[in-house]
Amino acid sequence: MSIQTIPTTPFAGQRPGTSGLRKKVTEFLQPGYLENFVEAIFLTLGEGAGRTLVVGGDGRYFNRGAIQTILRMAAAHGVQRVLVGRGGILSTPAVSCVIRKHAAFGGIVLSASHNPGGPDGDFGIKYNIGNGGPAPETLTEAMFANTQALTHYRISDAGPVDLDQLGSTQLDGMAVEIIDPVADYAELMARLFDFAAIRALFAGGFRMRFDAMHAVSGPYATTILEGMLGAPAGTVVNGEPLEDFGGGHPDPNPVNAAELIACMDGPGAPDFGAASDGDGDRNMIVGRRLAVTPSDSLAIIAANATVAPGYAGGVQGIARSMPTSTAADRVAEALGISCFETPTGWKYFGNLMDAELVTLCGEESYGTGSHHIREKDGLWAVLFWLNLLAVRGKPVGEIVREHWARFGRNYYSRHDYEAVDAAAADAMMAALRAQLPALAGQVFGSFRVALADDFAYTDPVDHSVATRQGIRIVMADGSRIVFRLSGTGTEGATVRLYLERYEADPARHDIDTQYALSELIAIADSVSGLRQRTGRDRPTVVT
Ligand code: G16
Repeated sequence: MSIQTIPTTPFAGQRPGTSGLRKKVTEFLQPGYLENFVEAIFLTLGEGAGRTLVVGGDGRYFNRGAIQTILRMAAAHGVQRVLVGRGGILSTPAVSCVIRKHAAFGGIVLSASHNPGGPDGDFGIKYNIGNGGPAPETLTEAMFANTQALTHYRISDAGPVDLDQLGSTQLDGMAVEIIDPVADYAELMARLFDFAAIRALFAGGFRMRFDAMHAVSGPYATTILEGMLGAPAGTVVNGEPLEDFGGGHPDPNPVNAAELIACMDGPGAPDFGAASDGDGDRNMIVGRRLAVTPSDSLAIIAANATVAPGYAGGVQGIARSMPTSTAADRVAEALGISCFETPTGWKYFGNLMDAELVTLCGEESYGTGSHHIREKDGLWAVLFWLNLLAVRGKPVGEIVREHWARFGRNYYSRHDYEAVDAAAADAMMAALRAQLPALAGQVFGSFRVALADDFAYTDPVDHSVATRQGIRIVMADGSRIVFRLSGTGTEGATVRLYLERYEADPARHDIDTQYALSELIAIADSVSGLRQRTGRDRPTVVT
């Protein structure tokens, strides 16, 4: 076997976005496209001799082929050992867990997360560092710079490796270990949560439905919920990972997981419902006739953290992304702990967790997690809720209402305008930026603007600065309108409009969310010209 040096030329546009490089499969299948990006990763990292790398993905179309290429390139770059999930499968949280447990120097995650899969869908690749979290921007920018200067890549002509056989094998002098994708992760979950209490809950007749959306969390949920916790067979639905996610959109929100919502709204609904996304890092929590917003879920987890053995010592601090509602801030205040506001992207939480400033993190985009790993973790959130339900012995709806009664309710919604003309979206953001200085102090209907800015963040640990992270219009009563362009879309631009309104009075906690936010929605449109500029009369998705 030998190492080949293959001449190549740079591809434009290989800059990682919010979470790695995500493109259409057709773009990834161009000769040299994946190889170039992987070469840039290895060039950025330096030689890997003597080190362990973790590789796995969400099982989408091209997962296996991409892994074979990465293994051959790892061998050519002196990596000593690679841990690969059997069948090429590792959820994003499992990659983070395995990197940390086996003290690997990093990992490569193959996923476009919640984006659709299949030959016409999306593919993605992301590098995670030794703490188990997504590479920070300094590293991804260095990788991007390397993609733009490539003249060749190096690859072994050995292989392929049998990805389905557990155990150790060699590839051109590099050890490849095919590991059980679930074992390390399940062992960690059993340490964090009161499995005995959850087992007793299921044994007492409690019923749940976990919709894995034909994505990666199926095997994890089946092993843990139905295997270790004794939930009845059939608790996990759509549990088999498919290359195209069964044609669905594995994004756990009430729109894409409509089947679960219908089940939880209907007669004979189970006690608890949950769903997760393509790579298993997102979650949606559902009670009977009630989908819990991700922002509320973070706040409720924070307020009740000590029910779980892994958090019995309390919470050091909380972090949320800027567009996430301020519900968690109220809990932090009550607990006397800090609440950090970061830009969108789980990568911004890593430093805060490493510095032990925060225990819990969450995002409006159905992401919740803790310092147990450095990625958001879908099944972790579901297990936390199960632990909470087992300890409190109350239904989801009652827990949520009691939380609102104590802390107030943050009505919250996100309106997505997907695949709009990128130039029109950029022009809208530029026009908003230009208006910012004049907005503060203006009165719109019953709201007065207290602050209007383009969010910037200085990392309190390494002092790195991120600018232009979203337009915030904050009203005097704390209500907010936020505009951002998505960093994970693969078609045109996606405009995200986030809306939040606080209501302290429990007598007013049962208003329809869109109705409660209607005045803010109208203000957002008049300030930005969103509908007119995008040529759309309504959002593509409302969550
Ligand atoms: C990624 C990031 C999240 C972010 C989300 C949405 O999630 O890890 O931090 O909130 O994208 O980002 P955007 O609003 O830029 O589309 P995932 O689950 O897609 O990896």
